[in-house]
Amino acid sequence: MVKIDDRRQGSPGVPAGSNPVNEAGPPPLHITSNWATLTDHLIEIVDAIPDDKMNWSPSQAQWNFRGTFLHIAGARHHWLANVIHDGEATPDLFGQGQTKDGLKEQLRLSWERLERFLRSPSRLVAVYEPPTGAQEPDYYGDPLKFDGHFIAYHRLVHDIHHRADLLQYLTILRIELPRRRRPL
Ligand code: NI
Repeated sequence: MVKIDDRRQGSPGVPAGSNPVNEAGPPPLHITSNWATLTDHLIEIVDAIPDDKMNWSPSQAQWNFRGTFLHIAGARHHWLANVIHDGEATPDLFGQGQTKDGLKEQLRLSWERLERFLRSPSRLVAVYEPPTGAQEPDYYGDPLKFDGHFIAYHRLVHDIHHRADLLQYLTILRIELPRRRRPL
């Protein structure tokens, strides 16, 4: 269940619990618009992969292109549904992500759901229970501070980590993207 740390609810000079934050205002996590470009980049990567390579991976021990994209979208939904408890429905990723167009749509939808969280000041300062089985010492840092900003950091690292896998796969296949993005 979500636990709200009441000490962190108010802005300076505004009593806690008085809903001082305009949820429709600019994103409190100022990198949200930068982070959005990561999903644009993932979609460019989908477009660059030949249809007959979507199930390719460098070895049997590694996920293929399609599986990696589904994992990126699925991990976003997992944290939003099971840790943040945002109350939104998780789509049928594996059913919808079997075509390149469907996969691109799922990447977009998972980002838009994550973005709604990133643009919610109250949810970013809330404190959450770590996912089941993830309480090992040092896994998420010690002392554990499991608030929305930490989860945002954790999700960003995950997106970047798996994008790096995909870019490495493209390099192995000598597939070039139409343009180089800076900074990666
Ligand atoms: Ni992962």
